[in-house]
Amino acid sequence: MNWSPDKTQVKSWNEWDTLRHVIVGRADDCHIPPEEPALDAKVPEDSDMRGQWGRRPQETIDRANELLDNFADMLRKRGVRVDRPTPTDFSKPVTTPDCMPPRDVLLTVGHEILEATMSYRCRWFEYLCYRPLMQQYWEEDVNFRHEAAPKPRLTDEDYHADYLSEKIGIEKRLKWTAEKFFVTTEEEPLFDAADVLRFGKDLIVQHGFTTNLKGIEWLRRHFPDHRVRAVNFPGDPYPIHIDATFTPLRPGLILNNPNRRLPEEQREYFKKNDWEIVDAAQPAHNTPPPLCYSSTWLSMNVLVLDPKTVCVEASEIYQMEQMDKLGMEVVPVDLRDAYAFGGGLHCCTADVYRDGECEDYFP
Ligand code: ABU
Repeated sequence: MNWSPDKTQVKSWNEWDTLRHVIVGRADDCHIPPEEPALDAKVPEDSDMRGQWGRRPQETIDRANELLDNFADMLRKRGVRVDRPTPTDFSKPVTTPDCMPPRDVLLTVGHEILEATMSYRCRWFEYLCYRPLMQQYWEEDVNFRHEAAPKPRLTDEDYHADYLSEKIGIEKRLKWTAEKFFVTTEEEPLFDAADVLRFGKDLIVQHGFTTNLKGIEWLRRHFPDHRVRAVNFPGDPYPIHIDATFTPLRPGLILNNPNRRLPEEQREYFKKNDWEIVDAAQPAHNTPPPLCYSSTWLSMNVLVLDPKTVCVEASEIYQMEQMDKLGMEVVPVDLRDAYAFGGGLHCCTADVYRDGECEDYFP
């Protein structure tokens, strides 16, 4: 059945087919989380976020919402249906302080939207912001499958104490990443949805801080008709979320962060199926914006609208230039002042519907 804006349908099998319906996050009531194991392992030692927590300043929340609203309006003008989550009170004790990025929580695979387990304690309740939408989609689309992975206990057993010192240093972090020794243990299945990239029949999953091997095995058993492949990026000292590291643009073309190159033996699978992996352009900035724990590589955290059109953050001049050379029409989107609220253009969205069916790109 063809897509129509008046009828809710959930379907998205990959990262690049024509986008028709999307969720764009909101920054309302966003907090900097207090100290906790998995988050502390990701926040760089010299980050201005260290030692700070509590509600983000209202003017930064307002600015982030302005940028997110503009992004949503631009998508609507291009004919994309945009839904927004429902903010909840994140300041209550034992609730989630971090809410903006739907991509981290919601994994859309075909007609299913799966709520990830998550791996930060501060993000345990984040799925609640999306429940009104999930309920609406379920009422309106009889083919929609709303699934939730088992909620983890997130006790101290889930985290390696070694990672919790502030003075590990980059060299040791890189050694540990190369050895696949991450802050999360194998106590129970853990994954964030943003560690998963959808390539039709293949799900490519980053093993790192936010997704452990049991999480990947859980996904394998949950999606028995897919091939679930684990990947690693040894050059990343803070390996969370694959979408500032490995970015498919269209069938046969992937951008890879040059500081986090996919190891040769893992490239083989892509090469032998005629996928070209090119180094992403350098970020335009040397540092992330204030109170942001993501890296400057949000430059490559883009939203593909269709195999010829891509949204890129407007200040990322080198990334836009590279996209142009790769034959993509570039839609610049001003979002940098919202990065601190959880990430870039891919992070702050979640697919609901893209054209296309489940193809095998690795036959
Ligand atoms: N959520 C994507 C952040 C990855 C990075 O900091 O590079």
